Amino acid sequence: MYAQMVESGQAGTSDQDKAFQDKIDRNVRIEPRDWMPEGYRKTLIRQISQHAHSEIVGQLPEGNWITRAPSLQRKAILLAKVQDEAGHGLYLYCAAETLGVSRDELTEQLLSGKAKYSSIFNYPTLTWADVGMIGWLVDGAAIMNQVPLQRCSYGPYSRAMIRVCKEESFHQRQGFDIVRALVEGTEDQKAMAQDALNRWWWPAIMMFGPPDADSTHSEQSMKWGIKLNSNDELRQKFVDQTVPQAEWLGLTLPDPDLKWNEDRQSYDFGTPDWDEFFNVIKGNGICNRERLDARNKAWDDGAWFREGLMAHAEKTTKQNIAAE
Ligand code: FAQ
Repeated sequence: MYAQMVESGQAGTSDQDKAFQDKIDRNVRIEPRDWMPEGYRKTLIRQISQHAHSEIVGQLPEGNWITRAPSLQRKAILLAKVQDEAGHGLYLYCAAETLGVSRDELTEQLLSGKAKYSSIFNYPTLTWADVGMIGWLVDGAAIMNQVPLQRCSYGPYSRAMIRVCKEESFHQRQGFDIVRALVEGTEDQKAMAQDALNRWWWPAIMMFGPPDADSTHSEQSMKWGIKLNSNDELRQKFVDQTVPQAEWLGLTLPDPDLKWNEDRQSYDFGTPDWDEFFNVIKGNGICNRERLDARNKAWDDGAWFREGLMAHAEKTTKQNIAAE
Protein backbone atom coordinates (compact mmCIF):
# COMPACT_ATOMS: atom_id res chain seq x y z
CA MET A 1 0.00 0.00 0.00
CA TYR A 2 2.73 2.43 1.06
CA ALA A 3 4.79 1.50 -2.02
CA GLN A 4 1.77 2.30 -4.23
CA MET A 5 1.33 5.64 -2.53
CA VAL A 6 5.01 6.46 -3.08
CA GLU A 7 4.71 5.46 -6.73
CA SER A 8 1.62 7.63 -7.24
CA GLY A 9 3.26 10.59 -5.48
CA GLN A 10 0.81 10.47 -2.53
CA ALA A 11 3.55 9.63 -0.05
CA GLY A 12 7.24 10.32 -0.15
CA THR A 13 10.12 7.93 0.21
CA SER A 14 11.90 8.55 3.47
CA ASP A 15 14.65 10.33 1.47
CA GLN A 16 12.07 12.68 -0.10
CA ASP A 17 10.49 13.38 3.26
CA LYS A 18 13.87 14.06 4.80
CA ALA A 19 14.97 16.37 1.96
CA PHE A 20 11.64 18.20 2.22
CA GLN A 21 11.95 18.72 5.97
CA ASP A 22 15.52 19.82 5.48
CA LYS A 23 14.35 22.52 3.02
CA ILE A 24 11.78 23.73 5.53
CA ASP A 25 14.39 23.82 8.29
CA ARG A 26 16.69 25.88 6.05
CA ASN A 27 13.83 28.33 5.40
CA VAL A 28 13.68 27.53 1.69
CA ARG A 29 10.20 28.34 0.35
CA ILE A 30 8.20 25.50 -1.17
CA GLU A 31 6.76 26.37 -4.59
CA PRO A 32 3.79 24.74 -6.39
CA ARG A 33 5.85 22.48 -8.65
CA ASP A 34 8.14 21.23 -5.88
CA TRP A 35 7.60 17.80 -4.42
CA MET A 36 5.66 17.96 -1.16
CA PRO A 37 4.19 15.36 1.19
CA GLU A 38 0.47 14.77 0.63
CA GLY A 39 -0.27 15.80 4.23
CA TYR A 40 1.48 19.15 3.68
CA ARG A 41 -0.58 19.80 0.55
CA LYS A 42 -3.83 18.83 2.28
CA THR A 43 -3.10 20.91 5.37
CA LEU A 44 -2.37 23.93 3.21
CA ILE A 45 -5.52 23.48 1.15
CA ARG A 46 -7.53 23.23 4.37
CA GLN A 47 -5.97 26.28 6.02
CA ILE A 48 -5.77 28.52 2.94
CA SER A 49 -9.32 27.71 1.81
CA GLN A 50 -10.73 28.24 5.32
CA HIS A 51 -8.88 31.52 5.36
CA ALA A 52 -10.35 32.46 1.94
CA HIS A 53 -13.86 31.49 3.06
CA SER A 54 -13.40 33.64 6.19
CA GLU A 55 -12.57 36.67 4.07
CA ILE A 56 -15.62 36.09 1.86
CA VAL A 57 -18.08 35.39 4.68
CA GLY A 58 -16.35 38.15 6.67
CA GLN A 59 -17.84 40.72 4.30
CA LEU A 60 -21.33 40.02 5.59
CA PRO A 61 -21.30 41.42 9.17
CA GLU A 62 -19.87 44.77 8.02
CA GLY A 63 -21.74 44.78 4.71
CA ASN A 64 -24.84 44.93 6.89
CA TRP A 65 -23.85 48.51 7.82
CA ILE A 66 -22.81 49.99 4.45
CA THR A 67 -26.22 51.54 3.84
CA ARG A 68 -26.42 52.82 7.42
CA ALA A 69 -22.90 54.23 8.00
CA PRO A 70 -23.26 57.55 9.86
CA SER A 71 -21.62 59.79 7.21
CA LEU A 72 -20.66 59.74 3.54
CA GLN A 73 -16.99 59.47 4.50
CA ARG A 74 -17.55 56.49 6.82
CA LYS A 75 -19.66 54.84 4.10
CA ALA A 76 -16.92 55.27 1.47
CA ILE A 77 -14.27 53.88 3.83
CA LEU A 78 -16.41 50.91 4.85
CA LEU A 79 -17.26 50.12 1.24
CA ALA A 80 -13.56 50.11 0.34
CA LYS A 81 -12.73 47.92 3.34
CA VAL A 82 -15.38 45.33 2.51
CA GLN A 83 -14.15 45.26 -1.10
CA ASP A 84 -10.62 44.64 0.20
CA GLU A 85 -11.90 41.56 2.07
CA ALA A 86 -13.37 40.21 -1.18
CA GLY A 87 -9.97 40.78 -2.84
CA HIS A 88 -8.22 38.86 -0.02
CA GLY A 89 -10.60 35.96 -0.55
CA LEU A 90 -9.77 35.90 -4.25
CA TYR A 91 -5.96 35.95 -3.74
CA LEU A 92 -6.33 33.15 -1.25
CA TYR A 93 -8.48 31.00 -3.53
CA CYS A 94 -5.78 31.47 -6.20
CA ALA A 95 -3.08 30.44 -3.72
CA ALA A 96 -5.12 27.31 -2.86
CA GLU A 97 -5.58 26.51 -6.57
CA THR A 98 -1.79 26.26 -6.99
CA LEU A 99 -2.08 23.11 -4.84
CA GLY A 100 -4.26 21.34 -7.40
CA VAL A 101 -7.75 22.02 -6.09
CA SER A 102 -10.33 23.95 -8.11
CA ARG A 103 -12.13 27.08 -7.05
CA ASP A 104 -15.44 25.32 -7.80
CA GLU A 105 -14.60 22.50 -5.36
CA LEU A 106 -13.72 25.01 -2.66
CA THR A 107 -16.88 27.03 -3.26
CA GLU A 108 -18.96 23.87 -3.06
CA GLN A 109 -17.35 23.00 0.29
CA LEU A 110 -18.27 26.41 1.67
CA LEU A 111 -21.82 26.46 0.33
CA SER A 112 -22.61 22.95 1.56
CA GLY A 113 -21.38 23.82 5.06
CA LYS A 114 -18.58 21.21 4.84
CA ALA A 115 -15.74 23.73 5.07
CA LYS A 116 -15.10 25.89 8.09
CA TYR A 117 -14.63 29.66 8.16
CA SER A 118 -13.65 31.82 11.10
CA SER A 119 -15.91 31.50 14.13
CA ILE A 120 -15.94 35.28 14.57
CA PHE A 121 -18.19 35.90 11.58
CA ASN A 122 -21.08 34.05 13.19
CA TYR A 123 -21.78 36.92 15.57
CA PRO A 124 -24.23 39.70 14.67
CA THR A 125 -23.43 43.39 14.13
CA LEU A 126 -26.17 45.06 16.14
CA THR A 127 -24.94 48.68 16.19
CA TRP A 128 -22.49 50.95 14.36
CA ALA A 129 -20.04 50.39 17.23
CA ASP A 130 -19.81 46.73 16.18
CA VAL A 131 -18.29 47.87 12.88
CA GLY A 132 -15.62 49.67 14.91
CA MET A 133 -15.02 46.53 16.98
CA ILE A 134 -14.60 44.38 13.88
CA GLY A 135 -11.92 46.72 12.54
CA TRP A 136 -10.13 47.27 15.83
CA LEU A 137 -10.34 43.76 17.34
CA VAL A 138 -11.08 41.34 14.50
CA ASP A 139 -8.68 42.89 11.99
CA GLY A 140 -6.25 43.40 14.89
CA ALA A 141 -6.40 39.67 15.69
CA ALA A 142 -6.20 38.79 11.99
CA ILE A 143 -2.98 40.83 11.62
CA MET A 144 -1.44 39.25 14.71
CA ASN A 145 -2.05 35.85 13.12
CA GLN A 146 -1.13 36.80 9.54
CA VAL A 147 2.06 38.82 9.95
CA PRO A 148 4.01 35.63 10.81
CA LEU A 149 2.29 33.86 7.88
CA GLN A 150 4.20 36.20 5.55
CA ARG A 151 7.17 33.98 6.42
CA CYS A 152 5.37 30.64 6.18
CA SER A 153 6.95 27.86 4.13
CA TYR A 154 4.58 27.88 1.13
CA GLY A 155 5.58 30.58 -1.39
CA PRO A 156 2.17 31.57 -2.84
CA TYR A 157 0.55 31.78 0.61
CA SER A 158 3.40 33.76 2.15
CA ARG A 159 3.41 36.25 -0.75
CA ALA A 160 -0.38 36.70 -0.66
CA MET A 161 -0.07 37.54 3.04
CA ILE A 162 2.21 40.53 2.36
CA ARG A 163 -0.44 42.55 0.58
CA VAL A 164 -3.23 41.27 2.77
CA CYS A 165 -1.39 42.42 5.92
CA LYS A 166 -0.83 45.92 4.51
CA GLU A 167 -4.55 46.26 3.88
CA GLU A 168 -5.54 44.70 7.22
CA SER A 169 -3.43 47.26 8.97
CA PHE A 170 -5.45 50.08 7.38
CA HIS A 171 -8.61 48.20 8.38
CA GLN A 172 -7.50 47.96 11.99
CA ARG A 173 -6.83 51.70 12.13
CA GLN A 174 -10.19 52.60 10.59
CA GLY A 175 -11.90 50.42 13.22
CA PHE A 176 -9.92 52.03 16.01
CA ASP A 177 -10.88 55.44 14.64
CA ILE A 178 -14.59 54.57 14.67
CA VAL A 179 -14.30 53.52 18.32
CA ARG A 180 -12.25 56.64 19.15
CA ALA A 181 -14.94 58.89 17.66
CA LEU A 182 -17.60 57.11 19.73
CA VAL A 183 -15.74 57.32 23.05
CA GLU A 184 -15.10 61.02 22.41
CA GLY A 185 -18.83 61.53 21.68
CA THR A 186 -21.88 61.62 23.94
CA GLU A 187 -22.39 59.35 26.97
CA ASP A 188 -24.76 57.23 24.87
CA GLN A 189 -22.14 56.81 22.15
CA LYS A 190 -19.51 55.78 24.69
CA ALA A 191 -21.97 53.30 26.22
CA MET A 192 -22.63 51.91 22.75
CA ALA A 193 -18.88 51.33 22.26
CA GLN A 194 -18.60 49.64 25.68
CA ASP A 195 -21.56 47.39 24.93
CA ALA A 196 -20.03 46.34 21.60
CA LEU A 197 -16.67 45.67 23.26
CA ASN A 198 -18.40 43.49 25.86
CA ARG A 199 -19.89 41.39 23.09
CA TRP A 200 -16.83 41.17 20.76
CA TRP A 201 -13.92 40.73 23.19
CA TRP A 202 -14.28 37.01 23.89
CA PRO A 203 -15.16 35.99 20.33
CA ALA A 204 -12.02 37.89 19.18
CA ILE A 205 -9.90 36.02 21.74
CA MET A 206 -11.33 32.73 20.43
CA MET A 207 -10.44 33.58 16.82
CA PHE A 208 -6.91 32.29 17.47
CA GLY A 209 -8.30 28.76 17.70
CA PRO A 210 -8.53 26.24 20.53
CA PRO A 211 -5.95 26.16 23.34
CA ASP A 212 -2.67 24.55 22.27
CA ALA A 213 -3.49 21.37 24.18
CA ASP A 214 -6.63 20.90 22.03
CA SER A 215 -5.17 22.13 18.73
CA THR A 216 -5.09 19.05 16.51
CA HIS A 217 -2.98 20.52 13.71
CA SER A 218 -0.53 22.86 15.43
CA GLU A 219 2.34 20.49 16.10
CA GLN A 220 2.63 19.18 12.53
CA SER A 221 1.83 22.57 10.97
CA MET A 222 4.60 24.21 12.98
CA LYS A 223 7.05 21.46 12.00
CA TRP A 224 6.21 22.16 8.36
CA GLY A 225 6.47 25.92 8.78
CA ILE A 226 2.80 26.40 7.84
CA LYS A 227 2.23 27.95 11.26
CA LEU A 228 5.05 29.85 12.91
CA ASN A 229 3.43 30.39 16.31
CA SER A 230 1.02 28.42 18.41
CA ASN A 231 -2.58 29.56 18.96
CA ASP A 232 -1.90 30.47 22.61
CA GLU A 233 1.26 32.45 21.79
CA LEU A 234 -0.61 34.65 19.32
CA ARG A 235 -3.60 35.02 21.65
CA GLN A 236 -1.28 36.27 24.41
CA LYS A 237 0.41 38.76 22.05
CA PHE A 238 -2.99 40.06 20.99
CA VAL A 239 -4.08 40.59 24.61
CA ASP A 240 -0.81 42.34 25.46
CA GLN A 241 -1.18 44.64 22.46
CA THR A 242 -4.86 45.42 22.94
CA VAL A 243 -5.15 46.09 26.68
CA PRO A 244 -3.23 49.42 26.53
CA GLN A 245 -5.35 50.47 23.54
CA ALA A 246 -8.55 49.81 25.50
CA GLU A 247 -7.12 51.80 28.42
CA TRP A 248 -6.28 54.70 26.09
CA LEU A 249 -9.86 54.63 24.80
CA GLY A 250 -11.22 54.61 28.38
CA LEU A 251 -13.05 51.30 27.81
CA THR A 252 -13.16 48.31 30.16
CA LEU A 253 -12.37 44.83 28.91
CA PRO A 254 -15.02 42.34 30.12
CA ASP A 255 -12.58 40.08 31.97
CA PRO A 256 -12.33 40.22 35.77
CA ASP A 257 -9.20 38.02 35.66
CA LEU A 258 -7.26 40.41 33.42
CA LYS A 259 -4.15 41.49 35.34
CA TRP A 260 -0.59 42.57 34.53
CA ASN A 261 1.89 39.85 35.50
CA GLU A 262 5.18 41.50 36.40
CA ASP A 263 7.15 38.22 36.29
CA ARG A 264 5.96 37.27 32.82
CA GLN A 265 5.85 40.90 31.59
CA SER A 266 2.48 39.97 30.09
CA TYR A 267 -1.20 40.07 31.00
CA ASP A 268 -2.88 37.14 32.72
CA PHE A 269 -6.40 36.72 31.45
CA GLY A 270 -9.50 34.56 31.98
CA THR A 271 -10.55 31.42 30.15
CA PRO A 272 -12.80 31.87 27.12
CA ASP A 273 -15.99 29.84 26.94
CA TRP A 274 -14.60 27.01 24.84
CA ASP A 275 -17.97 25.23 24.75
CA GLU A 276 -19.34 28.28 22.94
CA PHE A 277 -16.40 28.20 20.51
CA PHE A 278 -16.83 24.51 19.62
CA ASN A 279 -20.56 25.01 19.30
CA VAL A 280 -20.02 27.88 16.84
CA ILE A 281 -17.54 25.97 14.70
CA LYS A 282 -19.97 23.02 14.58
CA GLY A 283 -22.45 25.37 12.85
CA ASN A 284 -24.61 26.30 15.82
CA GLY A 285 -23.62 29.93 16.39
CA ILE A 286 -26.06 32.84 16.31
CA CYS A 287 -25.57 33.63 12.61
CA ASN A 288 -24.16 30.42 11.04
CA ARG A 289 -27.35 29.63 9.16
CA GLU A 290 -27.90 33.24 8.04
CA ARG A 291 -24.31 33.48 6.74
CA LEU A 292 -24.54 30.27 4.70
CA ASP A 293 -27.96 31.22 3.36
CA ALA A 294 -26.57 34.60 2.25
CA ARG A 295 -23.61 32.97 0.46
CA ASN A 296 -25.88 30.39 -1.21
CA LYS A 297 -28.28 33.12 -2.35
CA ALA A 298 -25.40 35.19 -3.77
CA TRP A 299 -24.16 32.10 -5.65
CA ASP A 300 -27.61 31.30 -7.06
CA ASP A 301 -28.35 34.93 -7.95
CA GLY A 302 -25.01 35.12 -9.81
CA ALA A 303 -25.70 32.06 -12.01
CA TRP A 304 -26.89 34.15 -15.00
CA PHE A 305 -23.71 36.23 -14.83
CA ARG A 306 -21.37 33.22 -14.71
CA GLU A 307 -23.28 31.69 -17.66
CA GLY A 308 -22.92 34.98 -19.58
CA LEU A 309 -19.17 35.06 -18.93
CA MET A 310 -18.76 31.45 -20.08
CA ALA A 311 -20.79 32.10 -23.25
CA HIS A 312 -18.67 35.19 -23.97
CA ALA A 313 -15.42 33.26 -23.37
CA GLU A 314 -16.52 30.45 -25.71
CA LYS A 315 -17.54 32.94 -28.41
CA THR A 316 -14.24 34.84 -28.24
CA THR A 317 -12.24 31.60 -28.30
CA LYS A 318 -14.10 30.47 -31.44
CA GLN A 319 -13.55 33.87 -33.07
CA ASN A 320 -9.83 33.75 -32.22
CA ILE A 321 -9.47 30.25 -33.64
CA ALA A 322 -11.32 31.28 -36.83
CA ALA A 323 -9.03 34.33 -37.22
CA GLU A 324 -5.81 32.23 -36.95
N1 FAQ B 1 -12.88 29.42 13.53
O1 FAQ B 1 -5.76 22.50 15.16
P1 FAQ B 1 -6.32 23.87 15.14
C1 FAQ B 1 -10.03 37.77 8.97
C2 FAQ B 1 -10.76 24.78 13.71
S1 FAQ B 1 -9.39 36.30 8.47
C3 FAQ B 1 -13.31 28.27 12.96
O2 FAQ B 1 -5.73 24.86 16.05
P2 FAQ B 1 -5.28 25.22 12.81
C4 FAQ B 1 -9.99 38.92 8.03
C5 FAQ B 1 -9.66 24.30 12.76
O3 FAQ B 1 -9.97 24.63 11.42
C6 FAQ B 1 -9.74 35.18 9.80
N2 FAQ B 1 -12.63 27.12 13.07
O4 FAQ B 1 -6.39 24.43 13.63
C7 FAQ B 1 -11.18 39.74 8.16
C8 FAQ B 1 -9.66 22.82 13.06
O5 FAQ B 1 -10.77 22.19 12.43
P3 FAQ B 1 -10.60 21.23 11.12
C9 FAQ B 1 -9.32 33.81 9.46
C10 FAQ B 1 -11.47 27.14 13.76
O6 FAQ B 1 -5.77 25.32 11.42
C11 FAQ B 1 -11.30 40.68 9.17
C12 FAQ B 1 -9.95 22.77 14.54
O7 FAQ B 1 -10.61 23.98 14.86
N3 FAQ B 1 -7.89 33.71 9.52
O8 FAQ B 1 -10.48 37.81 10.05
C13 FAQ B 1 -10.98 28.31 14.37
O9 FAQ B 1 -3.93 24.65 13.03
C14 FAQ B 1 -12.45 41.47 9.27
C15 FAQ B 1 -8.69 22.59 15.39
O10 FAQ B 1 -7.91 23.80 15.43
C16 FAQ B 1 -7.25 32.60 9.11
O11 FAQ B 1 -7.87 31.68 8.63
C17 FAQ B 1 -11.74 29.49 14.23
N4 FAQ B 1 -11.38 30.62 14.80
O12 FAQ B 1 -5.27 26.68 13.49
C18 FAQ B 1 -12.22 39.62 7.22
C19 FAQ B 1 -5.76 32.63 9.23
N5 FAQ B 1 -9.81 28.01 15.00
O13 FAQ B 1 -10.10 22.08 9.98
C20 FAQ B 1 -13.36 40.42 7.33
C21 FAQ B 1 -5.10 31.35 8.79
C22 FAQ B 1 -9.60 26.70 14.79
O14 FAQ B 1 -9.62 20.16 11.49
C23 FAQ B 1 -13.46 41.34 8.36
N6 FAQ B 1 -5.44 30.25 9.62
N7 FAQ B 1 -10.59 26.17 14.07
O15 FAQ B 1 -11.99 20.70 10.85
C24 FAQ B 1 -4.76 29.90 10.75
O16 FAQ B 1 -3.81 30.53 11.15
C25 FAQ B 1 -5.19 28.64 11.45
O17 FAQ B 1 -6.01 27.87 10.58
C26 FAQ B 1 -5.95 28.91 12.80
C27 FAQ B 1 -6.38 27.53 13.37
C28 FAQ B 1 -5.01 29.56 13.80
C29 FAQ B 1 -7.19 29.76 12.58
